[in-house]
Amino acid sequence: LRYAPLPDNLRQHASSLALPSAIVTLNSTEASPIQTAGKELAAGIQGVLGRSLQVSHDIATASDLSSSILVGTVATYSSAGYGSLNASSFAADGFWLRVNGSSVTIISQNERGALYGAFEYLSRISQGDFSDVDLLSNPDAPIRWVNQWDNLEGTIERGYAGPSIFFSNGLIVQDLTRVSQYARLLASVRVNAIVVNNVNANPSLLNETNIEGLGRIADAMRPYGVQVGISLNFASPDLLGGLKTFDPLESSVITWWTDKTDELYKRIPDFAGYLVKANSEGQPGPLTYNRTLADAANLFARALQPHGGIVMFRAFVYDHHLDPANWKADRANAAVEFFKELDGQFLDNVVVQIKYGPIDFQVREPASPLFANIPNTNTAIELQITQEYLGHQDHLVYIPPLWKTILDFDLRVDSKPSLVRDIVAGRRFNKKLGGYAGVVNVGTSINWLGSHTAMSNLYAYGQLAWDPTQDSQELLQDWTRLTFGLDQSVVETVSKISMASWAAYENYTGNLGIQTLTDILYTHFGPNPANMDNNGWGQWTHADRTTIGMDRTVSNGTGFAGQYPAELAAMYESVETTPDELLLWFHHVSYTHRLRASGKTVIQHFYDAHYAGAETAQTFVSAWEALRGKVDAERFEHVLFRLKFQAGHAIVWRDAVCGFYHNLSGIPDEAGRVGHH
Ligand code: GCW
Repeated sequence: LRYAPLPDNLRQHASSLALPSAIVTLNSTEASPIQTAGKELAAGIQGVLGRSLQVSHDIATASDLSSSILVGTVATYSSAGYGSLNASSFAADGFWLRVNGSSVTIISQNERGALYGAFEYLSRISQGDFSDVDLLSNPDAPIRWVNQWDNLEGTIERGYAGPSIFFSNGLIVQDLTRVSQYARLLASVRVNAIVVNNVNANPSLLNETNIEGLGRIADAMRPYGVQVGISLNFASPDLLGGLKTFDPLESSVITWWTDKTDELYKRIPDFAGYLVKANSEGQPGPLTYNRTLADAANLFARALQPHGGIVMFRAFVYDHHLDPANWKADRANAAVEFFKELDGQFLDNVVVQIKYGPIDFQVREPASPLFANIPNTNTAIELQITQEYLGHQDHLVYIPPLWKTILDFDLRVDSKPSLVRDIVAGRRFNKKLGGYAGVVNVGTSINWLGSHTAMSNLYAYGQLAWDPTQDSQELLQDWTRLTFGLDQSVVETVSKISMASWAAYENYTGNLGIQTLTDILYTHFGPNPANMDNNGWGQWTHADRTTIGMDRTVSNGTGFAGQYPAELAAMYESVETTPDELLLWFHHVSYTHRLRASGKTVIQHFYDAHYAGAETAQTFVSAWEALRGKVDAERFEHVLFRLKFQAGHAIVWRDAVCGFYHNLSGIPDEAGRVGHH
């Protein structure tokens, strides 16, 4: 989106080529993404190549089409007489981009698809690629949403980039300039909808003034094809409507929600739908009235159905007052326990939104077994771009390699290939709806996420939701060229640091599936292995003087391993066949238990991994410093400051975690590092 000028040699190369000299957009309505595409193409070509191209909407006055960029939909293309295209080869939001010398054609099924095609073309030329192409690109899944956890007061839960761009003092802000810029950013990575408020939702979002405000947000985002949805507070009929009940089967409650929904659609005809967190972490829900979570979801589904909206119903339902003394208690079991028996009861416009792992965005988790347990239900995967457990945006952690371990994971339902990405795309169980939700939490920070480098995660999130088979490193390199320019040493360095970052973070925080040993009670930042036990939140390690790990076996533990399809259940049941990286997720073992791959003891692995991870973090600083002069000073210093912090904090982590387990177990470090200062 920078549209930075290409370096001189590439500009010269471009000037020797036949390039388009005009833009024709086949739509004349102002808020249309097609018109936005025209404006972006003009601005992009101006910035990248220094050429100014006229945009026209009228074919008759357009200059020679063989040297134009033509943007339209399948329908406008054929009605303008360019011939007919095979409409059935286009999915919703999909596009066809053909570059043939000086003639560029961008055609899509719906209007936002053409904007995606325009951004694709601009991405190519921004990276100096002028080659011919004939590309039909369709999304893997229809739902490619982001979630914001913004509160109406203007704070953001788990946001690390300043206050909300949407809300302040209980109201929607007046100046929505940043909101339309955010829509532009989201459209550029093909995100098609946003839920603007926190899942811990304030009912007053549904008052008259705020519905009008939501309308303004939708107006600001519509030109970019980003639809708006909201999180609901389940008790709103009582808290806002004064009904004294929020029983989902009560007729007054049904009427209340139906009327509210109609009111929303009156102001926002293309409203996307609702996101619901119910009966979780103190939020109200249907269980109060002995109704099921499906009763709750279907209540909203019925209200939305006539308008074409959908309900994203979160599977993150669990009891946060668990008894740590109970060996069989396990928060990881909750989602399957709540949702499996409801499979088949959800209406067609309900999608169950499932966090990637069974606990909560930890540095290492197995894929949530819920993906394998509700074949008759639409599902979406919830990922986190905001780095709640991953060092906030003060640590550079490029997350896609973690996401890929889940998306590419084969759950072997009925002993057949069942990749998570095929399940959420709807392919595996033949569902029409499904996809991705990413928690972003941008704020008013000028760089959106509080850190320039953190943006690679949002970029790759959108790209993977479109096509999850893409390579994490290639996505990163595209992003780096678009963000920092084409200098090969910059691309290589950002790539090297980023691709090493998740493994390093796991190494210096928590290993072998023990989770991030962070402060679990408040900040979720910095080391605090002591409070990973004896809390009600169910994030436990069961560490004592001689042993550590959650026993999640069926034979002797919480039974969680048995929630997976047979092949995987058998693999996780045995300590012999569980992969090392998840050993302590599934098994309670002695500190002197030896790992399969390295033959090291668990405790020695802890020590070694923490030293290795912290050491890797030190190398990020020197690697980045070598780029001085190759990245503008402002961004260079900003990134450097954070990398130095990370390098120091990695040592804090290392010493805290190693010291803690050294004290607890009394087992010396073979290399003599731990406990000697
Ligand atoms: O990870 C936890 C967070 C909460 C969050 C919750 C959720 C919005 O610590 O802050 O609440 O998950 O996902 O609902």
